[in-house]
Amino acid sequence: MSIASVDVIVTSPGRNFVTLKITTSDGVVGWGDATLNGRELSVASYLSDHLASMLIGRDEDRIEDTWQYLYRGAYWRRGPVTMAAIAAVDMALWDIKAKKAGMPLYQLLGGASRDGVRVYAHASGTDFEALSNAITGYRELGFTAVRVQTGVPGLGQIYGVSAAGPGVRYDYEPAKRSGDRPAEETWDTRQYLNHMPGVFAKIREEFGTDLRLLHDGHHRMSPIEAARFAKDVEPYDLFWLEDATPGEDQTALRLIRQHSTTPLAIGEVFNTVYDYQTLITERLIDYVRSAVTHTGGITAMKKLLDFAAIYGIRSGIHGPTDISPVGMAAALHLDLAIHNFGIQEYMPHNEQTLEVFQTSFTFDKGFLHPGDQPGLGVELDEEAAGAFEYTKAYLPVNRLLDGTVHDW
Ligand code: CS2
Ligand code: MG
Repeated sequence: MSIASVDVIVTSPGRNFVTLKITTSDGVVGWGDATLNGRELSVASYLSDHLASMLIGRDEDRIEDTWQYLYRGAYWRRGPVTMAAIAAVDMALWDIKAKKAGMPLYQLLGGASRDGVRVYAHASGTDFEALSNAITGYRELGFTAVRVQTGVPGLGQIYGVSAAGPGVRYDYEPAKRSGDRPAEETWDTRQYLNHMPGVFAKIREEFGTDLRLLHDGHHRMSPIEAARFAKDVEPYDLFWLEDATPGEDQTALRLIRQHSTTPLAIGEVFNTVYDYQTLITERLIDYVRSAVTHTGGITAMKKLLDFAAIYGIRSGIHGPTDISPVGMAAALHLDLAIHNFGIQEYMPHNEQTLEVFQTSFTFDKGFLHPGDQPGLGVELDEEAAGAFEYTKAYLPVNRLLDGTVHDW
């Protein structure tokens, strides 16, 4: 048996997704997610212009060998485009292997280590009232953990906050369909540092101590600013503070650690285990935030999470709406199987997306389960996908109030 065809499907049911379809000579189909927000077509080209012809005729069962062939064989290592392309191939091959075995993927990864996967939702609001309504809404739906983002007085639309007004929002989309150029936002770290701790104080007052609270700094603080912030929010018992500083600088996390016990999460922009080497061996983080889609797939993520486990570090796999339902399913199978699971991000996809991707994962009282269909449990409907044409969309660019470009 061998790989007979490789197709790349670009579809935009409200947002862009790149999906890989691998079909074997005996007709088994595997799906992989290759979506890289704002740079989708580069990965589509990497797959169809370069990898597709290399894959035809290969034994679909040799997943590790194919991974090494694509990673080492390219000579050019790492990077989000390469690693998203490899991830898609890897996911599709695991999907095929599990379908052939007649088992849900998590069984091949060692079987379930838990009954369900605790997930966190995105609660946001331009002001406290809107945020509080969103938290209430998610609690009513059964969520036990929420990421909290709110507007900062004096600033306009900022990351992580739905512009759509109060209430529970399922469709916060960071990428904007703004034509040829990204939209621009403004930022001021001083105003943020002065505002945010008070928001957590009010949340704890209103909602008590049970709720798990997460927060994303989105790479905007300097190391000493992040240290101050992590210390200021300590009394409010955050589950984690994510991306406090830009991820490229691994040793910045040492400074935050010296000042605070607030748990730290980082890694959604990382793409290999090497990005974590210092962070893990020096125990500078508590949660690994990589996406299966951007970190070389299931094969690479399993190794990364096993490495983290040795140091008592847990998973917090990236799961925003720019990860397709295929990438989300891959995360859920890993979450269920590994021992060092922490939490899973969950931003439900919109209805159009769920028409294109038929999922079998289920939500119950704050926990997701990947389902028991053979493989990943997600199938793409090509006819439905064909109705949604690719539309350029970019993540915003961020500027300080004086016009300096800052991290978004
Ligand atoms: C965010 C993401 O989910 C998160 O933690 O940081 O929504 C991020 O902004 C997007 O994935 C960017 O594409
Ligand atoms: Mg994030």
